[in-house]
Amino acid sequence: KNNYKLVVVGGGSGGLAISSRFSRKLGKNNVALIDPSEWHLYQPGWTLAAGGLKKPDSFRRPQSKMIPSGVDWIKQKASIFHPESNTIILDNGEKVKYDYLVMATGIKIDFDGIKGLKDALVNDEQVVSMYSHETVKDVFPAIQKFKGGNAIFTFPRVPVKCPGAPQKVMYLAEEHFRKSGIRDQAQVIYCTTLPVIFGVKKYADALMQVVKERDIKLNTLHHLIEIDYKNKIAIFEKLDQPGTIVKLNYSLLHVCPPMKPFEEVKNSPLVDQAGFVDLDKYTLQHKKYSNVFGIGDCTNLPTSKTAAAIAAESSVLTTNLNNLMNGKDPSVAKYDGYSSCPLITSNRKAILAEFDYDGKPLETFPICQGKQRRSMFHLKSDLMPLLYWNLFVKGYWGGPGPYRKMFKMFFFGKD
Ligand code: FAD
Ligand code: UQ1
Repeated sequence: KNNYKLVVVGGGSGGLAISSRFSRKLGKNNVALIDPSEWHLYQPGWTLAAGGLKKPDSFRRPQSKMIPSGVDWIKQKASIFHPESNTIILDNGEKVKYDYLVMATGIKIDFDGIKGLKDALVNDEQVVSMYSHETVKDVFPAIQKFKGGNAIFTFPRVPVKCPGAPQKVMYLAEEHFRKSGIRDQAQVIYCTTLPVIFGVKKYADALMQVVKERDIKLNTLHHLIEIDYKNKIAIFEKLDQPGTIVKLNYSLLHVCPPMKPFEEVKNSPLVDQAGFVDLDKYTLQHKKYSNVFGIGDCTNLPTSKTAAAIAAESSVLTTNLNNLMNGKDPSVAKYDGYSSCPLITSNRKAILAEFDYDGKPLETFPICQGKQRRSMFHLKSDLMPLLYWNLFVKGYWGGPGPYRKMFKMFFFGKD
């Protein structure tokens, strides 16, 4: 079969949620999911694995077990997109046709984007990165082996999925250094390309407090451009002083590589200039091709790229695409940009950042979330994996919006 009512490209967080939802609506053999990968990766687990709190293997499951029954899995890469003729050419040259298309290809971690990174990851056990299933297992052993000197954690140029993650692993490492009695010998440094520690002021203020209390050095506008692992030097460009280079010796270097759209998507007619699927930011419908929608990290929705955002997007997309399929208004549901980032600050505490398109806090719980809390750590560490595997990927979790409204009504008597 090569003609489907709905084709979803990409079987990550967004693609599984959407194909589950529509397979229930459209019935057997009407939905196809195109994805070449053998494994589904629960990437939010990688911060926990990097901090030594959980085993990396618990965060990947065979894709064959994840694809909803009733959905045809096409185990190929989508290579060429012809939205004018509703056709996709697969890697093996075969064609797939669709009435409706949902793009959910995610974002590529570009390990080639920093000179010397790949060599350093192979040849220097103190250069690590939690940004793949293959490399995350090396992070905690490197933290354990660190005995002093500079421990540097980097944040690349945006876009970055889960922009809080590069500092979560740093807080876990710093705590480990304290517990092992070597904190006095260590200089912990966060090097970020941004002018601030976090994009939303309320949480940035809370994190600056953490950084101060824990004696962490914050280097803003530092862009990692090269690693010279033979001399153990990380080389940065100062973004406010073009041409100025800063060289830092490291004893431990955790790298968040830059991220970019996959080539096949970037080369398609579906994207904006930067290579991200070009959507109406409220309805999630494609700006040019009305039978195309998009979800998650591959899109140009101007919010933080997170699974939490995808949960909220998935219910909006489902309403609007289902309406379109049934001849109704496809712009009824509107996405407010909700995104969330549980900022783990230790092995017991986290700050749950939640915000909208305007960078305004949009918090679920009727307590101040700009504080480190034990409850939020358990939400991230224990509740989220359960919610993800049992509800989210099966299309039964549309984000915490309804609970937020309920709490608001209950505690403050208003919507
Ligand atoms: P992905 O889940 O990355 O899936 C994309 C899929 O598309 C892949 O299966 C890939 O094989 C497939 N694909 C790509 N190209 C093609 C093609 N041409 N043809 C067919 N298939 C293709 N989010 C949170 O909400 N909370 C957190 O605490 C959190 N922590 C994170 C920590 C880390 C370290 C990382 C890396 C991410 C974290 N995230 C977190 C972000 C979250 O994991 C992502 O935003 C989310 O998984 C993105 O989902 P997606 O469906 O857009 O893409
Ligand atoms: C969320 O919905 C989600 O996706 C399943 C995450 O990714 C694992 C999250 O990290 C968070 C915080 C949410 C938001 C959920 C609540 C209950 C606030």
